[in-house]
Amino acid sequence: MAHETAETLRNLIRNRVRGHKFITVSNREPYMHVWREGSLGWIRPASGLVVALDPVMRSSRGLWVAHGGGGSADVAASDERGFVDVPPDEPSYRLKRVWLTEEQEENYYYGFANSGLWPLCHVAYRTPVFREEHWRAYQEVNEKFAESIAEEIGNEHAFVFIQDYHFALLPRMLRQRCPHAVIAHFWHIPWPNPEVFRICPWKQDILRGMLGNDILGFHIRYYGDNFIATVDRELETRIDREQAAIIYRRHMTKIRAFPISIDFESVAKQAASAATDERIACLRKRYNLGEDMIVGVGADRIDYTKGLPERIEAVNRFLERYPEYCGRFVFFQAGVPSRTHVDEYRRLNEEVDECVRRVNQKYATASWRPIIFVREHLPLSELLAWYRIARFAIVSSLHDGMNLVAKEFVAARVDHDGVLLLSRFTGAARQFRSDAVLINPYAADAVAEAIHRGITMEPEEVRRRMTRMREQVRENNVYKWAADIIRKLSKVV
Ligand code: GDG
Repeated sequence: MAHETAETLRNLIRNRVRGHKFITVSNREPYMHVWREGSLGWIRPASGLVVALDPVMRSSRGLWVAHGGGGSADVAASDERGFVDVPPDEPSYRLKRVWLTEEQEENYYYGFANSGLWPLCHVAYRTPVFREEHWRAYQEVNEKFAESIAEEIGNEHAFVFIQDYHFALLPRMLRQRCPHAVIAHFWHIPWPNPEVFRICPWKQDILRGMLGNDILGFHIRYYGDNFIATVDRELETRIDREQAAIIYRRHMTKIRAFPISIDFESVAKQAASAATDERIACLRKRYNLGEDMIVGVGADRIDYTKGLPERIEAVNRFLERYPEYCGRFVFFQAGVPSRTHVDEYRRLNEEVDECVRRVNQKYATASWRPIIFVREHLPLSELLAWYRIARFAIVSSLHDGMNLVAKEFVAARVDHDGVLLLSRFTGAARQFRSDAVLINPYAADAVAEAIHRGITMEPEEVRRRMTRMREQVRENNVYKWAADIIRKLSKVV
C-alpha cells in the first residue's frame, strides 16, 4: 500500500467529513499571536499534532477550540468571542480561543492535569497530587469548553475530535448538550492498570466522562486493555470484548489503538538538506567533534517520565566499564524546560544539573568532557543536525505513551546509519521491537552495556535495522494516524 500523505488525507476528508462541522479540541492552541516591536506577529508551535491536524482543519474548513492566551497578542488578534481566522498567512479555518483565569489555569492545567493525571497514568513512582481545588477547576474548565463548543454546533451535524488528558470530562458534558455529535477522543499518554488507577478520588467521574465518546483512542492496544479492565472494576457497564467496546447507559464507546507518528517525508527532506549539512559542520566545529568522535544524542522535555538522571547515570557506568572511550565519546542532551510551575519539575531540573556536573567533573580533561547538556528549545534544524551527527540515540523514558523523538531520529537518518537505544516502556518500542536496541532505563549497568553494543555493532546490521525502522515510520506516518481516526469517525454516523 502506498504510504499516506497530506494529499491523501485531504481527499479522504473531502469524502468523509462532508456535511459535518469538524471540530478539534485541545488545551494548546495551533497558532499563537505575539507582539513583535509593536506589530502583530504569530508563531506556530512545533507540535506533531498541529502538523497532522492542520490539513484536516484546512480541508474541512473546521473549527479548532483551544485555551487562548499562550501568545502575548492573542487577545488583541481575536474578536470579542475569541475567534480568529488561521493560518494567519492563509486563512482557511477558525480558531476559537477559550479564556481561562490565572487561577483556573493554575488549578486545572498545572494542578489536576499535570500533578494528578500525568503521574497517575505514567506510573513513574511520583505520588500523584489530588486536591479539591484542582479538581473543581478541572470540572469548571471542561464545562467551559463544553459550553463553548456546544454554541458552535447548535443543531448541525458535527464531528468533534478531543485531544488528551486535559479533557476527560468533556465527552460526556458535550454529549449531554449535543446528543447527535460524533465524538472521538485521543488520549496521548498511557493508561495504567486498575490497581494504579483506583487511588484517584474522582475515578468514576473520569471514567463516566470518557464513556461519553463514540471512539476512544490510545497509542497501543495495551493501554486500551488497561482502560477496559479499569472500567470493568469501577463501573457497572456491559463490555463487549470481541468488539473492544463498552456500553454504558445505552451508549457505546469503542476503544481503539491509533499509534501516533510524524511527518516522515518532511523530516527526512529537511534532514537531507544543504542547510542541515552546514549546521552539522558548524556544530562539529563549535563543540570540537572530529569525524572519529563517537557522539550519542538525546532530546526531551525535562520531565521525570523521560528518565534523564537514569540516562546520565548509564553514561557514567559506560565510562566506568569502558574507560578506553574517554576522550573519544560525547553524549549530547537537549532538554526543553517544561511545567516549571510544578515543584516536582523544578526539583528535577536541579537534579539533572547535578548529575551532569558530577559525571563531567569525574571524567573531564582540559580539552574534553563527556556530556554536553543544553537546556533550551533548539531550532528543529539543529536537532536534526544532532540526529545525523550521532552514532546512537537514547530514549530512556520510564513510561511514555508513544515517544516521537525515536521516530524523528529514524526519519532523520537519511544515510540509514545510527542505532536507536529505546526504552521498553515506550509505545514506540512495540513498533521497533526487533530493530531498536531495547533497554530498561531502571537498569543502569544494562543500559551501559547497550551503549557499548550500539557503538560496536557491525555496520551491516546497523544499516539493516535502520532501513527497516525507516520503512515502518514512512508507512505508518502521522497522516495515516489522522486518516485512520477519521475513517473510524465517519463510520459512526
Ligand atoms: C506526549 C506523550 C506522545 C524535544 N526537544 C526539542 C524538540 N523536541 C520535540 C521532539 C518531539 C516532541 O518535542 C516531544 O514529543 P514526545 O512524543 O517525545 O513527548 P511528549 O511531549 O511527552 O508528548 C508522548 C506525544 O504526546 C504524542 O502523542 O508521543 O508519549 O508523552 O517532537 O522533537 N523540538 C525542538 N527543539 C528541541 O530542543 N524543535
